[in-house]
Formats: sequence, C-alpha cells, structure tokens
Amino acid sequence: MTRSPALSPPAEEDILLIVDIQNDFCPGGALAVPQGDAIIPLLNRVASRFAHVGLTQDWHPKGHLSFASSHPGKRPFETIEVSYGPQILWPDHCVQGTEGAAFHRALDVPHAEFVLRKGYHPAIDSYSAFRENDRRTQTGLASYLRERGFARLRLCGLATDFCVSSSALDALDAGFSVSVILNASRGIDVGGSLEKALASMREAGVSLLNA
Ligand code: VGL
Ligand code: ZN
Repeated sequence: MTRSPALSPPAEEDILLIVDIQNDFCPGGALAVPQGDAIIPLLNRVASRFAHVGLTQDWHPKGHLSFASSHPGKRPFETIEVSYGPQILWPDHCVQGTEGAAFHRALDVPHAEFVLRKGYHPAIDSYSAFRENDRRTQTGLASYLRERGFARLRLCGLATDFCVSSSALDALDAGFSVSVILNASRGIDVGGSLEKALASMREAGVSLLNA
C-alpha cells in the first residue's frame, strides 16, 4: 500500500464526504468493488470523529445511458462515445429505489447531515458529486458547502478511481482544500484506472492520506 501521511484531527470547518457506500458496489452487488465492504468499519470510526459528514448515493433511473444494457450489442466495461465524450458502460447498478441502490447496512453514520444523490439525469452519468460527466451540469454541492462555510473536504468511499477521484478533483477546482483517505476507499480498477486516478489526484494537489 502507498505510504501516505496520517489524517489529522478534524477542524470545525472540515467536512467528511462518504461516497457511494451502496449494496451494488459491495461484494454480491451488480458492480461490486473488490473488498468494497471491508472499508466500512474504518469509515464508520473516521466519520465518528467528524462533526460534519455528508453522504453521496449513486441514483440512476432504469435504462440509464451508462448501462451497457441500454446500448444493444455493447457489453459492460466497454467505452462508447456519447454527446459529452467517452463513457464507460457499466452493468445496471444503483437503480432508484432498489436494494442495490440502498446504503450498505453496516454503514453507521447517523450524524450525516445530507445525502447528495447523483446520476439521476437519464442521459448524463455523474461520477463526481459536484459536476456531471458532461462537465457542465452542476449538482449544487459546491455552493451548498461554501454557503455552510466549509473550507476543507475529506473524501473516502467507493470507488477510488471513479466517484471518489472525480469528486476530489472537482472539489479542488471549486476552491476547497481536499484530501482523500485512501485506506477508507477502494477502487474498481478497469484498464489501469486506479493508478491513473491516483496520479491525477497527486498532480492536481489532492492530499492522499491514511486514517
Ligand atoms: C461509480 C461507476 C459507475 C462509483 C458509480 O461510485 O465510483 N462508478 N457509477
Ligand atoms: Zn453509477
């Protein structure tokens, strides 16, 4: 594992954003991240140290553009061109209202202050909790966090190389100081995506920590 500095005690203007701890991203789910559920105990402990925590939830309508099943002849993990550029196709996952879209039952963060749902536009995927994959549609989260006075954002969850890294990079872009807690996150790792994501976060100035 990468050697990373340790997470320091949270300050009042810090918020922890826990990304997509949903059944479909855990073993047995439709788009299972290897050992996705293994991070939950640590993540619960980390969350208990933060006064402020938010959750994100991948939340797709049936027939979503990001599903391979919406494109005849295409298979999961292939990349296609859509109106906003390349899009990886996924197995159907996190369909609104299903058990797969529900938070994992081991997630125990009762003091979470909000749940940000994303990926609900039928024709736009959204890895980032801030900006959808068309890079134009804002979710409103940056304004919300700014208005509440947060300056530092800590991120962890699933998947390191998609929703966590995209959210981290966009948060940085929005002017927040950003860290990712690597040992409370896990990656999907398709076609070298994990190494790529770690490199782009390092390069951009996201601090990579361990709790
Ligand atoms: C995610 C792929 C598709 C994630 C969500 O949470 O990282 N990855 N939808
Ligand atoms: Zn998704």
